[in-house]
Amino acid sequence: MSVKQKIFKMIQVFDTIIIHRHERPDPDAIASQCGLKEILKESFPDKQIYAVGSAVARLDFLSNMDDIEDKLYENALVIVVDTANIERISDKRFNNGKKLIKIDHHPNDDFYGNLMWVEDQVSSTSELIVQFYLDFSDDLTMSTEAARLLYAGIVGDTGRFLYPATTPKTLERAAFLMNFSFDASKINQELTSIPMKVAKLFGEVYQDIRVDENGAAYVLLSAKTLEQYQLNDSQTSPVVSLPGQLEEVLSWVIFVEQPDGKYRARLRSKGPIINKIAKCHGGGGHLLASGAIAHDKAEIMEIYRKIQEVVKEWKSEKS
Ligand SMILES: [Mn+2]
Repeated sequence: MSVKQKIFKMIQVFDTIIIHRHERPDPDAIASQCGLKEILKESFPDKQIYAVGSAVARLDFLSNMDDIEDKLYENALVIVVDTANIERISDKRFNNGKKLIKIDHHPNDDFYGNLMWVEDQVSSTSELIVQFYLDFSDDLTMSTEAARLLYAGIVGDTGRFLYPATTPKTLERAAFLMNFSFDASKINQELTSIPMKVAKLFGEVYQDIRVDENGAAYVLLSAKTLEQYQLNDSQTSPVVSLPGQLEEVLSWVIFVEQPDGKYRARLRSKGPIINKIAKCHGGGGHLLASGAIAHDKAEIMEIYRKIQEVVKEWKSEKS
C-alpha cells in the first residue's frame, strides 16, 4: 500500500481531524491546510475537521482558523501540512492527537509523524493536496471553496507559475481547479496587490540592493526603515521576490531586523543552491528558497559571503 493510501485509510478511520501548518504562514500553508479541510468536510460530513494555528490578518481573504479546546485532540488525527521542521509547526498541541501525519513539499530534513508523504519536487503543498484528491476522487469531493484555496496556494508558491518548480503537472492541476466557479482573477489580485507603504519599501529595496560582479545580492531592512514605513515583518514578504527581477542578480538574501535585534534572512536563487547555507544558520528550506536567522551584523556578512561563494562556483561550473 502506498503512503497516500495509508493516509487515506487513516483519514477514513478518525472522526476528528485537526490540520496544522507552519508559523508565519504564506498562502500555500493556509491554502493547503484549509483546502484539505474543505475537501474533508465536503467528503465526510459526519467528521469534525478543524484548521488551527496563529492567524495572519494579511491572509484573511483565504480563510480563518478554528479556535478549539485541548480535549478535542484526545481522539484526533493530526495532519501537518507544508512544514519541514517540527519547531516551525504553529500551535504546539500537534503532538496531542492519537496519530500524526506529515504532508509536505520541502526537503525532508525532519522526520516526524506516523505517516509521512513528502515530495520535494512538487511546487506546493496545495498541488500535493490536489493530487491527493485526484487519486481518491471516487471517495472525495472537491468543493468550489477548496478549489479556490488550492489554486491560491499554487499561485502563491510558484510566484504565478514563474518559479522553476512549475511543471506541466502544476499547470494541469491548476487548470483542473479553474473549472470550479471561483473568481481566479480576483484571487490573483488579492495575492499580488500591496498597500502603498509596501510599494514605497520596494523603492528602498531597489535603491539599497548590493550586487557583486557575479550576481550575488543582499538587502538589509533595518528596524528603523520598517518603522519609517510603518511596516511589520510579515508585511515585508512581497519584497522578497523583487531582486529576482533584476537581470544582474542570480542569488540573493533579504535581511529584516526583528524586534529582538536578530535578523530574519530569506534566501532565494535562480540556480545556485542556497539551502545548505540556510541550514548552517538556524534555518533551511527548498534548494532555491530558504530561510535562516542572523544574530548580528557579522553573521549577516557571513551569510552573504557564503552566497557569494556558491554563486561564484556555480558560474565557473557553467562557463
Ligand atoms: Mn509551500
